[in-house]
Amino acid sequence: MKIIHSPRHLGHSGHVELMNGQVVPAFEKPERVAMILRAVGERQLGPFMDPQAHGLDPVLKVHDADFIRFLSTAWELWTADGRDFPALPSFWKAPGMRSIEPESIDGKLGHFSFDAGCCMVAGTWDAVQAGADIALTGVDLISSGENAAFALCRPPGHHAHAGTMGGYCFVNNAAVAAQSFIDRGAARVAILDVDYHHGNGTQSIFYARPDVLVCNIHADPMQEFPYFLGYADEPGEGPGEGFNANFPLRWGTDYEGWGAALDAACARIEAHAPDVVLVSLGVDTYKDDPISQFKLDSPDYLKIGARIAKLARPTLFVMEGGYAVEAIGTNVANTLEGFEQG
Ligand code: SP5
Ligand code: ZN
Repeated sequence: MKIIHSPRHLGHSGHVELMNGQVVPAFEKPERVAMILRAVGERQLGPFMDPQAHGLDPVLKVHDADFIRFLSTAWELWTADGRDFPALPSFWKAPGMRSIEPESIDGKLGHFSFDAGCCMVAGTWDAVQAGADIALTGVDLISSGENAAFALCRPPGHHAHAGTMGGYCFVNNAAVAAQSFIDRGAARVAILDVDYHHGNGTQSIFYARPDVLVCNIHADPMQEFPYFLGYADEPGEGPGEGFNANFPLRWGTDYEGWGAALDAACARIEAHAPDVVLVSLGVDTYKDDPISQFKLDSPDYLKIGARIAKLARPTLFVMEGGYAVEAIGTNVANTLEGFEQG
């Protein structure tokens, strides 16, 4: 399958995050893409291609205009205050406070984020735009008849809401792609989010809609980030009721438990009869992932790919998380190879 990527992700580097109350180098780092490129190249799963520029209109179909304006100007505002180091949010509104975009960049960073996972540097916005173009180029390929494509987005997207960044995610690449499929005439889309963390942004964006089914398999938010969304009793609302499905699993889950949830999610997707399946592909379910607590092993990703292939739909894979850099390439390549052979 075609693999879309761009070196522009390299601009998003040298940033930090908060882990266990300490400022540490970000786990979501450029080496992740280098390792994936090496593994899929060695296995000849390509060919590789560059993204096409699509502009911001398709991004603005799922994201608020004030949020996108903020992302495009945040670094300029931060450095205008004389700061030449990464911009890390550290103030948030509580219930009872007002939802206002302050003039202050520190206030804006808090207004448009829900954690300290979205540190910005000089090249962040360019990398984010490239990521959206990568996902949209994947939509181009599937729309022109390809059976599958891999959008190697970085930074990831599934935690980003319409107007809020968080969890290493700025623009929701999968949501932008799903909306683009709809705008190009798809009646129904299914998003299968297999990242270790619940895709709160994707769920939120499509929560009241029946055209985009969102299925999430993830660590129980009682135990794990994002903590405040992703429980089993979130079925969708209004016309979207019945079109959101969460499969929270406890820490320590191995492929036996995880694969059973995948089968259940796939049954929901089959019932939706989507024109296209979009896979939010995180491999932070891996047993040695440095921030995660599931127990999947590298050969399990072959089975995941094969099960997704059984859905027998045009399929766009969109890269999300996975932080065990030494294994991320093998695990992504196994998923794609399992799909192609399944
Ligand atoms: C796209 C994606 O995978 N984003 C993940 C963001 C996770 N950020 C918070 C992780 C919190 C992990 N807590 C670990 C505690 C270790 N003692
Ligand atoms: Zn994740």
